[in-house]
Amino acid sequence: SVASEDQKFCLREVLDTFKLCLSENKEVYLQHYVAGWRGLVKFLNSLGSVFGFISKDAVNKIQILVNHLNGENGSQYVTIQLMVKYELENELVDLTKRGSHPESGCRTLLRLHRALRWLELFLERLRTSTEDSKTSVMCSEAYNESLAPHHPWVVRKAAGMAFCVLPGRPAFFEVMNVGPPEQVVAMLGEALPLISEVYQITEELYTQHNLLDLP
Ligand code: 1PX
Repeated sequence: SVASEDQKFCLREVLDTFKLCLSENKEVYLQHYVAGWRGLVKFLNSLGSVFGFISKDAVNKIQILVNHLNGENGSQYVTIQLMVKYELENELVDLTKRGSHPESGCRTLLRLHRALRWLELFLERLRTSTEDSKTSVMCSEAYNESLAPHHPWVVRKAAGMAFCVLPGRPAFFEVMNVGPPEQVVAMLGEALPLISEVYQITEELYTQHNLLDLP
């Protein structure tokens, strides 16, 4: 029906929001970064309730960042470069152990930043996959190279179980709602450099300020 057509999720639109993330001088707008994640979570939810524990954590982190953006000092959160500067100068970040700032923008964004690396690796595998490639394998390989080292055993175990019920490549491409496989591959080829650039810029910023291991 026309109504269900309207609500259909399209991954291209989501990945396009990452285009809006970068300012002219390569700063990352938090608002669009968060919007990109919102769209990805919607996609994740459309895959079924097994992924609920993952989307719940993502939503929680998105909400923390939105609260900063809408808060009294929202103007200090327009870009992640500003956020880092503001939170560090005002000692709003727990640097070595969890303390009085468990919801700092810096530590919260770091979790999504690591997940963005997962996304980059997973999408690159999808892009170069063949008809008989397994999404579960691509997903867990990407996970092992990005998020897994930062997760406790029980989370890794639960994630591994969730990956096993991922739909196969044809069904997965279908949910992405981009068109035939060739179009999915082309779309990924366009989106990946953008995602990768946002990731790199954030990674350099966090490296400069020694923030890659925030508790
Ligand atoms: C075409 C592909 C698009 C797929 C979009 C899927 C979007 C996935 C969104 C994943 C966001 C995950 C955020 C995880 C943040 C995190 O690392 N949190 C942990 C640490 O937080 P803390 O506050 O305690 O320091 C937290 O412990 C996490 C718990 C939940 C489990 C996280 C498993 C992450 C697996 C990521 C792969 C998603 C698989 C989607 C399959 C398509």
